[in-house]
Amino acid sequence: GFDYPEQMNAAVELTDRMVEKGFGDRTALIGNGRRRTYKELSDWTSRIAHTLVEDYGVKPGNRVLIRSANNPAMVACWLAATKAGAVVVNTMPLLRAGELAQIVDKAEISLALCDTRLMDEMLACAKDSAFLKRVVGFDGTANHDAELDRAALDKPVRFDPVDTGRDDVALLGFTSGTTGIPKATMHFHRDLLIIADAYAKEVLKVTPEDIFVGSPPLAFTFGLGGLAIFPLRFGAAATLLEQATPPNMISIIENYRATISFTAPTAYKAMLKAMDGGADLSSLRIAVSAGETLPGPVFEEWTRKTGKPILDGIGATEMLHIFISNHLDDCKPACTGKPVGGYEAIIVDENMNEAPRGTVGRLAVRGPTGCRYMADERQRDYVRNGWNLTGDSFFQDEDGFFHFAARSDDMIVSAGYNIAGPEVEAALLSHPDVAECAVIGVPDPERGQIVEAHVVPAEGVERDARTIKRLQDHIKATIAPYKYPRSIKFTDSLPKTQTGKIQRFRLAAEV
Ligand code: 3SK
Repeated sequence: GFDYPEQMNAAVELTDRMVEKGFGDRTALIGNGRRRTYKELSDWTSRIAHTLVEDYGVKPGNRVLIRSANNPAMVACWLAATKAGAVVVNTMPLLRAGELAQIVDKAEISLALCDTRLMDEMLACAKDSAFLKRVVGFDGTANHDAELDRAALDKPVRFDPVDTGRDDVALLGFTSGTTGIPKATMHFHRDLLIIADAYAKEVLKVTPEDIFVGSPPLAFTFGLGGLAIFPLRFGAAATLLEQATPPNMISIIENYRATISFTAPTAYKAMLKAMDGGADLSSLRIAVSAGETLPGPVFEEWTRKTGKPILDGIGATEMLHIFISNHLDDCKPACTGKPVGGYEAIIVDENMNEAPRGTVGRLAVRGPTGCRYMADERQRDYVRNGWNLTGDSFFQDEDGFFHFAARSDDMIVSAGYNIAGPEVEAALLSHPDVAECAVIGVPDPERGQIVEAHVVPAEGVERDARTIKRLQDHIKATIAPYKYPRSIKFTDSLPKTQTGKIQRFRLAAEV
C-alpha cells in the first residue's frame, strides 16, 4: 500500500522535504536558460505561497487556475498554490477565452495566475465571469518582472504548512477527451505522490542522477507527472521547454545528456529521422510513449537504433497518470504492457462481465488514484463498482500483456468486418511515404462503412493516384486485405487536441 501521514501536503513533500533530505544544492529545474536548485525552488514556492495567502486571500480549498506554457515559473506557481492548500487547475496556453470560461465556471475558479505573455484571453475570460475575481500576472521568463513576482520578492522563505490532509483535493484534472466537452476529475494530495511511488519508481526506477525532458504540457497530467512530480520526488532534474518541438527536445537531450524522455509516438518518429542526420540520443536510458498507441514499426526502429525499447504506456487524466506500461525487464513489442503495481485492469463486455483472454472489449481500470469525476452523472456512467471504464478497446494476451485495439469509438464496421482504425494506421505508418495519418470509417451504401485514411505524406511524395495505389497495396500486403483503406485523402496536417491526440471525430464530422 501507499502510506502517507494523515496531515500532509504534496507540494511540501516535493520541495521543503527534499531540502531536508539533503537535495538542497542539487538542480531541480532547468528552463529559460537558468538552473534552479531544490533550495531555490523551496524558497521561491514559499514566497509565492505567502503572497497568495496574504495578498490575495487564498484559503485552503479555493480553486486557483494557472495558465502558462511549460516553464519553471509555472511549476513554482503550481507548487506554491498547492502549498497554500488551494485546489489547482493547470490549463494549456493555447486555450481561448471561451474554453477558459468553461473551466472557470465548472471549477468555480476565484483566482487565476497567468503568464503575462498570455494575458489577453485570460482577461477576456475574466471580464464576464461570475466566479473569477482576480487575474494576477507572473513572469514566465527568468526576469521575475510581473505583479506576482514583485509581490513575492520580500516575503519570507519559510512557509508554515497549512492544514491539508492526504485525502484533500489538490488538483482538478480537466480532460477534453476527443469530444471537446471538458470534464473534471479530482485528485488528492496523496495521489500526486502515489503516481511517483508507483509508476515512476517501479517502471522508470528514477535516481537523483536522472534528467527529464519531454513535450506534454504541465496542464496535462501526463506532463505534470513526467516533467515535475517524478523528477522532484526523487531528487532528479527536469528540463522545461516552452516550445517542445522534436528539434528542441533533441538539443536538450544532447546538451544536458537527458536520461528520460516523455513524449508521443509522432515525436519519436521525428527523433528517429534526426538520428539518421547525426542526432546523439545515447544519453536516454528510458523513452516513455503515451497519449497515442505506439506503432510497432516505431518501436522496432527505435530498439534497433538505440538498443533500448520505447516504453509504451496508457494513462488517463481520470487516473492521474500511467496505469498500464511495458517494463524494461518485461516488454513486448506493439503492446501496452501490464498493470503498474497498485492498479488492476480487466477487459469487460457491455454488461461488465470479464471477457476471456484474447477477446477485444472495453478496458476497465481501478487503482489508488481514481476515478472521481466532479459531476455525479459521469461517475454513474463511467465508474462501475470502482472500475473506471476507459474509452479504449483492448485485449489481454495469454501472457497477461494488454494490447490496444482501438478507441471504443474508433472501431470501423465494414461489410460485417470489425476493423480497428489504429491497426490500419500502424500499417500505413510503416510505409516511408507516410509522415502521419488518421483512419476513420465513413458511410458507404454497400458496405455500411468503408475505411478512409487521411494521410500527411512524407516530404517530396507525390499526392497522386500512384501513391494511393502504392499505399493500398502496402496495406493489403501488411494486414488482412479487407482492412485496406478504400479511400485515401492527402492533407497537410491532422486535427489534434492540445495534448497531441488525433481528433478523428473531427475528420469524421468533416466527411
Ligand atoms: O495516455 C494518456 O493519455 C495519459 C493521460 C493522462 C496521464 C497520463 C497519460 C499517459
